[in-house]
Amino acid sequence: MSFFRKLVEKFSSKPKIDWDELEETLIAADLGIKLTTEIIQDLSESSRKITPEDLAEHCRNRIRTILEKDGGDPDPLTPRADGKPTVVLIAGVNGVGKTTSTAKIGHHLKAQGHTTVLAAADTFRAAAIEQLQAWGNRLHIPVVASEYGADPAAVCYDAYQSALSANAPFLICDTAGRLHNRHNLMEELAKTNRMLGRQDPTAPHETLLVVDATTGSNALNQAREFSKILDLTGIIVTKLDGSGKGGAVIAIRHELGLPIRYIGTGEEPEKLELFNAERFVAEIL
Ligand SMILES: Nc1nc2c(ncn2[C@@H]2O[C@H](COP(=O)(O)OP(=O)(O)OP(=O)(O)O)[C@@H](O)[C@H]2O)c(=O)[nH]1
Ligand SMILES: [Mg+2]
Repeated sequence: MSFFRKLVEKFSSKPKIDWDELEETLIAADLGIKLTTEIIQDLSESSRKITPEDLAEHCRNRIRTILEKDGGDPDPLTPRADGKPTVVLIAGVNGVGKTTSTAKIGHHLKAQGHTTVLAAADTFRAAAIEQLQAWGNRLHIPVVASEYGADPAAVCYDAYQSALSANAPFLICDTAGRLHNRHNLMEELAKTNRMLGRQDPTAPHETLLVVDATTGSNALNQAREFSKILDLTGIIVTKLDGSGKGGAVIAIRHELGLPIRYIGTGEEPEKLELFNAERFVAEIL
């Protein structure tokens, strides 16, 4: 049942809207304090009686407005006019789906006829390199890798050179999962980012934070912390096929202004979609 339908059902059985209960419901949907407070303020200040349908409609409209702000849905990645690689840096905490998303984006681009190089810049976690290489073999996408313990910035440097000399229009850099309170690891990520910028002052062209829809409101906190060290350009939200609710990305969009670029809806390489606000509201919520 959709989030909006549930709202209607929940509040239909009551003589009037219980604002505390509404607040709890919106927070539980991971919409964040800011949006929750705004919605309640809008509705409670209304001079007429609010029906459960009004409530759901208002939430739907507010969410649509937030998701469609600044031009709406993202453009697909396209090759640059100067022939140099478009560089995408992938970041996030452990286990959210960075490596899978890296492979999926490569697959997506390949389906459009584009060559992509993947950089195995997670040199930290055991088997991370083999994991990306396995994706590369399966999808027939070249992977540039070094050894465990190697400097991720150096891996990205090599991968950039490799993409450049192969005339590959895209380079996607997978990175190690890191908790935002681990200073050294965050500094390493910042260094990788700077290294990419040294080779091409316009790189990385996209810095995407991967968040797991099943982690709820933690995702907002992750986005806040990673924003402090990277100029994030967008979010990939994964695992929307699971128990994930997707509300957190609305909070991220609303509070940090970060657009949602892609959604992941399964483990298979095809299970990546370019974000579409209308579909998200209609199908995911
Ligand atoms: N159901 C589902 N599973 C996903 C999705 N994306 C990734 N996964 C699974 O989540 C698990 C972790 O994915 P990885 O891509 O290895 O995550 P990661 O962020 O690279 O993990 P670390 O490198 O260890 O930090 C794997 O079992 C993936 O198959 C998704 O959209 N849906
Ligand atoms: Mg990984």
